[in-house]
Amino acid sequence: MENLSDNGSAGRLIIVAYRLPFKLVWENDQPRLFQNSGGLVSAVLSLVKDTSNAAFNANEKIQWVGFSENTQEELEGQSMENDNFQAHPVFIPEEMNENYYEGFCNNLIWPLCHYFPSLARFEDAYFEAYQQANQLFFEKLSEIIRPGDVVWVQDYQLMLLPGMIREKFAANKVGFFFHIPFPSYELFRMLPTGWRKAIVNGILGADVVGFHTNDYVEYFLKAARLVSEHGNKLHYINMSNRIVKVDSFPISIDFAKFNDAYNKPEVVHAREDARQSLKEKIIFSVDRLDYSKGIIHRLRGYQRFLERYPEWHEKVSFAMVVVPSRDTIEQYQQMKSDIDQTVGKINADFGSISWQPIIYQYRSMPYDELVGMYTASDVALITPVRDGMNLVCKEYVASRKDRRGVLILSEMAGAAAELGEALIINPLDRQDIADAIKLAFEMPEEEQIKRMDAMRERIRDYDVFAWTNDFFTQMTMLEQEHERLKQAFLTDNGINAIRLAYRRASNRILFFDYDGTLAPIVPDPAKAIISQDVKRLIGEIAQRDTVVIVSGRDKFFLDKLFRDLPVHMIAEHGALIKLKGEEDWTLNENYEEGWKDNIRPIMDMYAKRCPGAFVEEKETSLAWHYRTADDPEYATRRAQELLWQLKNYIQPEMNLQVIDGNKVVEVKKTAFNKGTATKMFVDNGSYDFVLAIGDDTTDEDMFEALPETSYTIKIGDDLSAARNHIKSQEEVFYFLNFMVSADQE
Ligand code: GDG
Repeated sequence: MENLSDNGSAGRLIIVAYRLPFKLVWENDQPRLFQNSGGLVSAVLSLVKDTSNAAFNANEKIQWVGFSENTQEELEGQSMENDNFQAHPVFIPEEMNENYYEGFCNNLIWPLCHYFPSLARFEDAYFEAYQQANQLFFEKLSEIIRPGDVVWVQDYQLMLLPGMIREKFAANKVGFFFHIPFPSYELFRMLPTGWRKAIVNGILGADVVGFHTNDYVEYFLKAARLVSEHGNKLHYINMSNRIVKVDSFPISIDFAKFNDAYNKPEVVHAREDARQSLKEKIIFSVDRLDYSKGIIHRLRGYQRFLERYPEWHEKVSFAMVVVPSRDTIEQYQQMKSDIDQTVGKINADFGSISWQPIIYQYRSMPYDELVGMYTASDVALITPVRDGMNLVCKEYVASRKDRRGVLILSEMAGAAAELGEALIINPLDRQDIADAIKLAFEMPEEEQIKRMDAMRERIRDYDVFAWTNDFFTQMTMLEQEHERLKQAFLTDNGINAIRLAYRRASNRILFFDYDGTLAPIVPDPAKAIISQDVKRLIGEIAQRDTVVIVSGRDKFFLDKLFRDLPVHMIAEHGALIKLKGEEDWTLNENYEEGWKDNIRPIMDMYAKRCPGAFVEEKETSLAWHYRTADDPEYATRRAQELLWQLKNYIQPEMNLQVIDGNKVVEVKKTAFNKGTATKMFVDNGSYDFVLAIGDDTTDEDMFEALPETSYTIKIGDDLSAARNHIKSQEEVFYFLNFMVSADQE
């Protein structure tokens, strides 16, 4: 479904990022747009090429709002537009920018998110400037945004912006992507309460929120739960009137561009040049000057390698390129001088007239030279102590069309989750680095090829086009989901309409979930008992209408409560059915035994580690309950982990389904659910009034399976496939009582 503006056409894509994609430079007194070479620009350029994307109108130029490196005077009367982008510069006064960008962003958020809390500075002036600067971006955006436009906000410099957009332009679709690690809650909570609340709520203004890895997603979900009290069901956060999808989208690179560069004459030349001037084994690294990149740790690891493995002396060159960055900040200047000194010391201690162990350059490299170095080197040594993703390692792998070379990669880089065939090291462990270098130098070619091939295939499959496409597909899907799950609380008119339909109908069927619908939710599931009033009412209704109790409970529990009423019963989510008046339960014919032995130990292990949680073994399902857990917060996290593990463990041929229920994680066969069971009843009768009420996620199957003309009611405000909502379980009684009283009139 396209994101449509008022006049019916798909809107434009607006990127908002700290930096614009280009700046204006003067060459021989002629102005020229100079394109920034960052990963984001190439990622967004991939969207230009991908005209099939339905989330926005690809025939319209991409609009880009960002901080201008040029002054307002410089841009006076100049065009800020090229074939792909139309730029909208935001001018930030110098002092504000200092507190905003260097201060809040780079002196606080960056170190905190990269696990350097000791470097984080908490200044009130920083946060003030951060709010003001986000406001300036918002004002610029407000000038250009139109109905139907899709806005994609980038990174930690603009965390408040999605919330601002949501408030003023509620109908526009907004995406947000966070490029650095989202930290564990222990670090995030170091932010003053008001700041962290503003940040979480700001981000939650978006429809889709993206991170590089599942860990970052988990950390953010936890922060959202604890800071803004918005709980999540898997990757969805329910904001009552809309849902936010929070998911991982590991950023990638233009694989073909790096792969194809291998035979480019300039690259071949740079490669040959490097091989001629350096020793027989080449190690290469390139990164921005930053403490998160582990440059000092890398040097220490290399130093250890030279100490422990002297047989490699005179045979190895380590080409280390550090790209100048943020060097107006004191910590960066200090780090630069540490690096200079360490390099000097290693070269002095180990080098000779004929051998310089480290060739160190503090400058940026042209692209062809960069790929020349990627393809000339035997080893890429990438040792961040924390990195959101790290694109350099992906570029290295993509450049290796020759399938040779070894990647040594820090386990602290987001990319390590995808590149398991690299030699994975702990950057803080210098011996680990030293051993990995030795292993890499000795690695047989077949093994290099095997590892490279696997990594190359993965990056080829999930390149930057797939990344952007994936993000926008989620945006489009979420829009469809919103349409489907739109919630409407029953009004008096709505209730009267149902009552009237009930009275007019002659053959009625009513489906009731048990827990949370007929009985309140209580901490101990065994004590969730239906009140006398509700039971009497159900009994009365069952005298006139077909009543079906639809539950995930086992047959013994339901029998005990309802055997004296003329109702049908569905137990264990549709696996077992007992018809009114019959003595025996019938097992669903698709049920197959023998699957529990593998799942039970996993659940037992989680129960053991989570005091108060327990496993219930039913005839056809296994349930891990955590309503009774001692520490609800901890249990919720364990439940998420269990869900995660089960979903990974269960293969399609096992025909098993994992249910994220109300304080319960349940596994059962896929062949049946509340939907298949209720539908069977409806199909076997000729009912002219169908009503279903439920509160749980498992009731969604029922809401979806019943005919469109049914009255489906969800209890609570979670978005649902039900057509209507009522607020609470207590209201069920009053609603039903009022509805059936129509018969007496
Ligand atoms: C942030 C996150 C995340 C670097 N030096 C030269 C050069 N580069 C290019 C590389 C690569 C890019 O810059 C660096 O990207 P990284 O991902 O490695 O690191 P950050 O700049 O810290 O980026 C990071 C990223 O955002 C994307 O979400 O992966 O974790 O920190 O493309 O090639 N390019 C050229 N010459 C250089 O000297 N041509």
